[in-house]
This record gives sequence, structure tokens and C-alpha cells, in this order.
Amino acid sequence: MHKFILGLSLLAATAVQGQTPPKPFGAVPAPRQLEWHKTEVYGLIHFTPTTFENKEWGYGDADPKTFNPTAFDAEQIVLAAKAGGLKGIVLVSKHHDGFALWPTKTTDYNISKSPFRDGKGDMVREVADAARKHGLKFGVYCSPWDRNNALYGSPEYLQIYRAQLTELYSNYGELFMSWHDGAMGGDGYYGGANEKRSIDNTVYYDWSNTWGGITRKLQPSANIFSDVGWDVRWAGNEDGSVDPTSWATLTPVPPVGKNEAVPGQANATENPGGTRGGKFWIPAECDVPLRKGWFYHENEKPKSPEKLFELYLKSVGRGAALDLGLAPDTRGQLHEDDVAALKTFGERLSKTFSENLAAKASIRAVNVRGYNSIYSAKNILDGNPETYWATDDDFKTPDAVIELTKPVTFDIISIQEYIQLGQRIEEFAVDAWDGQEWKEIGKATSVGAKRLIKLPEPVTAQKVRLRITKSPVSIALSSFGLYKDSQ
Ligand code: FUL
Repeated sequence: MHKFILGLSLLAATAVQGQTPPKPFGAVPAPRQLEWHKTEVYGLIHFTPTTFENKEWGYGDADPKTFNPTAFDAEQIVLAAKAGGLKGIVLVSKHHDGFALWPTKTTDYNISKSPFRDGKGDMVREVADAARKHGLKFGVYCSPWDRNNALYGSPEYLQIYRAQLTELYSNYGELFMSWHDGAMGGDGYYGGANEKRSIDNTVYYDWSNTWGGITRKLQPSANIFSDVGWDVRWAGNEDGSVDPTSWATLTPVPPVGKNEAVPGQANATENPGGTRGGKFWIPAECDVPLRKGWFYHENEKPKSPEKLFELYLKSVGRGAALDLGLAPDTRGQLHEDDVAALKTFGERLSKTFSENLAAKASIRAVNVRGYNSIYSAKNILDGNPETYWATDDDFKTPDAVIELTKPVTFDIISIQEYIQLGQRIEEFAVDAWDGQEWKEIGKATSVGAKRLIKLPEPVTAQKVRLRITKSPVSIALSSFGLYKDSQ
């Protein structure tokens, strides 16, 4: 009798849980970050007088007249990016050389002093328009370090930099990213001074007021990228990957001798892996140039489509994003080798991920939250990122068996958490039924927005089992997929 009553009350408790979604675990993404996660792969264009000098860092002394592309074509660049599967473009509107690609009122060192479009051009406008015309998001990178500006290093320069951001935020529509690096200064032209100017990058740019006072107000949907955030963190390298275990949460650790962690720390050791249970949702961006350098150099070649796919697995496939540097040549277009590499990479992405081989499977899970069909395990196969499979609070390591109508051959496993409820899962494994027994075919750690496992060999199976093997709380999983690499 007692057992019966206990059973009934457990059932009742479960049913009650089914009325409410699981409690979020730890830090969760803001709406702007959720949009950013969907972008996955985007590009970062570097094109300034530095291109014409064949350098990586312009000194700030190039004559604006050298900026003379013979056939600039924003659509050519954007369409090549689109063919590569890129969903956004960030334009370096001003690099360290200080040359502004828009007719800014803040400095004479800008595009209106160049022969481009007879001094009437605005490259920020052209790239923004081309991106939007072809369905890509648009963002800007305005370098805080300015090797041209005579006032760099003084408080007055900060006002100039802020006015530049204000112009960029006010005149080019909604931005998906505001990209910043924490450059510390160094030698430069500085209005003819030709000297070395160093600043303390943890205080000089006063990021909390620059971003809090300007970026957040004028562009609330722009994700602020810097070494430690606010919205997106640097992966800690320019190779295009994060650690195999990489958390989207981060508690920035103060640099030696400082009480507070602020942007500008540069090589924060926690960047490639994040912080498990970290205070803020600050996922990583893996920025890597398509070629060797960020600017175009004739003697360099683009990375192969195979390499790009490998980087995709090590960035997007680990819950981060891939930001590919695009370097137009002196014509103002992407070289045909770059166009070809992007196209082949993009075709591989779209062919590989166009069909989830598990989409029509049936699924049986050991537990569904409160027996409520809203949280059904079927949700992970429905292709809808807004639905998810959730378990009761005490079901932290559930299994689900996915059964297909016929055997399928796959070599990529994809799983995604419903990150609105935080990054919950720590480890999982996948088994295939070989007719006699379950064989583990893959396992991985941190999941978050997306986790891809590339199997060493294709596997053919009709029954697959997903096992969540470690999680501090119940799970909320939005997607499970089996794919066959088209290569
Ligand atoms: C770095 C810069 O110093 C490089 O020149 C490049 O712009 C890269 C994307 O960011 O911080």
C-alpha cells in the first residue's frame, strides 16, 4: 500500500514537472547571441591601402592615392562568400593603418581622398548593400589602434574613435557584429611623429563606456567581439579552432596585477576552452584568414576546401563560429583561386548537411519530462530548433534509441542543445547496433550550440543509440542528426 502511494506521488511529481520547462542551467545566451549562433560561418574582409603596399600592418603613412582598386566589386566578393556557405560579412572599415573606408568626418585619412569613385565612394555602403542584397548579415571592424592619427595615445583620440563608431552604427543599418581587437599601440606614423606609442589596452579604450554607452545604445543587436567578450570571445589563436572541449560560458580571469577582468587582456588562457559553469555566455569565434595573411599577397594561396572543412568541424562543430578572412586583391575582387576554394567548400557543406538521415526515424527515450509530449524525444529529429527533448529533473543521463526504416550509411554525427536553457551536457556517446550488440562508434564532450563528430570510417546501421553519459542537470536537446560527408 505504502509503495503504491509512493508510486502515485512520484507519478504526480513527474506530471507536475511536465507543466514547466527545465530551469536554465548557468549563463544563457541573449537574443542577439542566439542569432549569432545561427550565423555559424562568416567572413572578415581586409582591404585598405595596406593591400596596395603588400603589407599586413600598414604603418599609417600610405598616400591615400595609392588606394586605387581597378575593378572593385562588392557583389563579386559577397557572392563568392555566399557560395562558400558564409552567412555574414564583417568589413574592416578601418584597420590599424587608420584609413577609413567611408567618408568619415573624423579624419582626413579616408576614402574621399583616394581616386576610388573619384573621391565620392563609400566602401562600407557598397559592401553593406551587397551583403544585404544577397541575404548575408553585415558587421564592422573599426580598429582602435590607429597608426595614422596624430592624437593616438591621448584622451582626444578616444573621442575620435567613438565618433567613428557612432558614424558606422548610425548610417549602415542593423549590424550583427561589432568586431574589436585590443591592440596595444606600437610604432607608427602618427601624423608624422614617426614614433612608438604604447597604451594600456585594459584601460585606454574604456570599453565599458564605449560599448555600454555607444554600441549597446545604437546597435543593440550587434554582437560585441573582443578577446574576452562582451558577446563573443576570441578563440585564443588565429588557426580556426577551439579546444575539443569548449564551453560557451566564460569567467574572464583578471590579468596579473589587476582586480578586474576587462577586454584587452589578449592571451587569456581560458579562451580556447571557455569556463565550465562560467559567469557569462560568451561563445568563441575562430578567426582565421583564408590565405596565410589577412591582406592579399600575390605569393600566397588560399587554404584547400579540405582544410576549410576540417576547420569547420573544429569550430562550428565545437559550438563556436568560423570567421574566415577574405582578402581582395588590388583589383578589389577575390582571386579566382579563393573563389574556387570557397565554392568547393560551400558545396561540400550544403551537400553533406542537406539531408539528416535520421529525420524519418522513430525514437524511443527512457524518459520524457512529465510524460508531456511537448518535451518528446521526437523533437530532436523534427528539424525545428525551437522544440527540444527534455527529461525529468533527476534524469541526467538518459538514452534514446533511434530506429530507421532501413540501414543508412553515415560518418558525421551532429547534436545540438537547446541553449536557451544553458549548456548542460558534459559528455555523450553514440552506439550503433550491429545486429547482435551495441558498439560505441563515437563520443564527445561539451555540446552547446552544435557538436559534430566525424567518424574515422563510415558506419552502416539501422539502429543507433544516443547515451548522455555526464550532465549535472537534466537535459534539453534540440537536434540529433546523422550525415554522410559528400566527399
Ligand atoms: C588582429 C590584427 O592585428 C590583424 O591585422 C587582423 O586584423 C586580425 C583579424 O586581428 O588583431
